Amino acid sequence: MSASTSASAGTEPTEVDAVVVGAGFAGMYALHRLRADGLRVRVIEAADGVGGVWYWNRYPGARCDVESVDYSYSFSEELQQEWDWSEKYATQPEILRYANHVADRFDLRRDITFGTRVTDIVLDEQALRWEVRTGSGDVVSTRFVVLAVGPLSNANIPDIAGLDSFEGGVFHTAHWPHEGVDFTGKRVGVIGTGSSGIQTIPCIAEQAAQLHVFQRSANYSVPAGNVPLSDADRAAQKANYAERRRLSFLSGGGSPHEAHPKSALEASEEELREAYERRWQLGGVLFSKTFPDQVLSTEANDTARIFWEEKVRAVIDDPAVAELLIPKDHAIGTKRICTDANYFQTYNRDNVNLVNLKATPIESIDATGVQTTGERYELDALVLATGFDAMTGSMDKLNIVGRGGQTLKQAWAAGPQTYLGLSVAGFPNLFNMTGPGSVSVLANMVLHSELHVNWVADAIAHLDAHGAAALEARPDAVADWVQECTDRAAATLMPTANSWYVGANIPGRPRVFMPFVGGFGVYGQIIADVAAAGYKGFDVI
Ligand code: N01
Repeated sequence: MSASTSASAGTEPTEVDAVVVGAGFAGMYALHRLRADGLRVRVIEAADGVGGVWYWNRYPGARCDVESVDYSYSFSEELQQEWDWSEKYATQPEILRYANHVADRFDLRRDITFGTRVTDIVLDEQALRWEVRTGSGDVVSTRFVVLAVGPLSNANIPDIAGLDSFEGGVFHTAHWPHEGVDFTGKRVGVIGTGSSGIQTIPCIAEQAAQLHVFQRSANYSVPAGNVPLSDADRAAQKANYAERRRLSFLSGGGSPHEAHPKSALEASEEELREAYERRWQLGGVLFSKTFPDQVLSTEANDTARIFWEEKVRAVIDDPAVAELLIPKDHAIGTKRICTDANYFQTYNRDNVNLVNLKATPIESIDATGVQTTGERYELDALVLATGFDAMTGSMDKLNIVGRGGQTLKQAWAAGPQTYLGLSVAGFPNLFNMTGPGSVSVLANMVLHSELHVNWVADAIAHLDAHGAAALEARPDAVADWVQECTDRAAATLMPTANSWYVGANIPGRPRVFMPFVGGFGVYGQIIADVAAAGYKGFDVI
């Protein structure tokens, strides 16, 4: 039995059964589940509150692109029934309210240390325990470590000469001031046109006197199709929750979806148009899954691209601007498709100017503006919507030292090496949530977190039932899994884009497609089968 006495409120144990790093959706549920299983758990969180990315990403327009009914915990029927989502796609403030509600409702805060960053996680090979150190000087000894640091939590600050010298405000979308920013009457520059930029640009354009959007790569975006939920909508959702969750756990991306029952290449022109139109009207990211083979071949992908281009050109007044906003360098859906509310229409406004960095790259930034090779832009504020050092960036910042003194960073020098995304050879009892080697960012992260946490909790129960100390991935199982992930990705168009899925946005990162593309339901079955087979591929020590 792993359990020992529970820490009393307000005191911080130095000996626990599990340390969880991060109090986002995965970390909060890990605390709830492991504590319910009788473990002493300590969560360590850098922020001053729960919510993970939803604590930090407070930029105007921030909203989830997974439906709120799905992007919420399924572990408690009472929670599902009592919480009322106000919109189809929840805003960041509403998601953060939900996270806080969960923390209160399940009394999570007493076991979370806020405002504290984990710095080192070091294995004691003899004792098979981990020593976790923090920036505040705390040292915690633990048997298990659950890394719930989030695949999109380490902001990417672009390396642009003179950025530090800018005297107006500089705001990264992932570190937005809690008090908000008033752009009224200001000349604003936004660098970056990914999901964050595309969500915030229309909002900033409404406030700013002048907005210059600095675009390096054009991106595919589809209307989000957000609508308020009525009492009747909520009642229908709640009445059907059990079935909805069942379908979600079997689905490709963690929310119910049925693709058109035919290949895009077998469908007639009329059928293609009808199917795309239906999906377009519904809105949201599932447009990129309208047909089952949409990211499997260029020919199939082109059917979606052509439809998309027609739709987008139709709403942009200036054909030259439209041309710049149409991606030419990747297939639709091979980078995370963005969702928006009037993004392309924003370029019809008189106060919005698109700067094409492909033609005229930024040379430098100084106290008062941005200098490109073509022109100078005087600015009062600069927004960096430049994304994240995704998937591995947050773990790289931790000094994680496993067997033989090897760091995780060293073990992953050629790209992440995991077994099932959950475990790394040489790092016993250290589990990674929703990171590389799992479906990760290709799925609804809340249900994915539950899937992972439940698997880890069951594995711990298995160890205890067998009087074993630790679970450790075998090197051959890791090699096979990495190969399987690579092969599955290579059978699609996904690795062909210069996306953050392959680390292409961060100079020096090895080019490896990091998420498992086989689908959430398939992945769930694989990890369940491994457990049922007595943790095949693991050493049970
Ligand atoms: O980041 P991104 P994001 N000079 O990496 C540009 C999730 N998310 O924060 O493509 C000039 O997608 C970069 O250009 P390029 C979602 O999974 C979800 O927007 O590298 N430009 C790109 O345009 C998403 O995919 C939601 O050429 C530079 C942009 O910055 C993920 O988070 C909302 C540059 C970065 O785009 C990341 O999205 C928000 C430079 N030096 C985020 N460096 C929803 O749920 C970078 N760029 C809706």
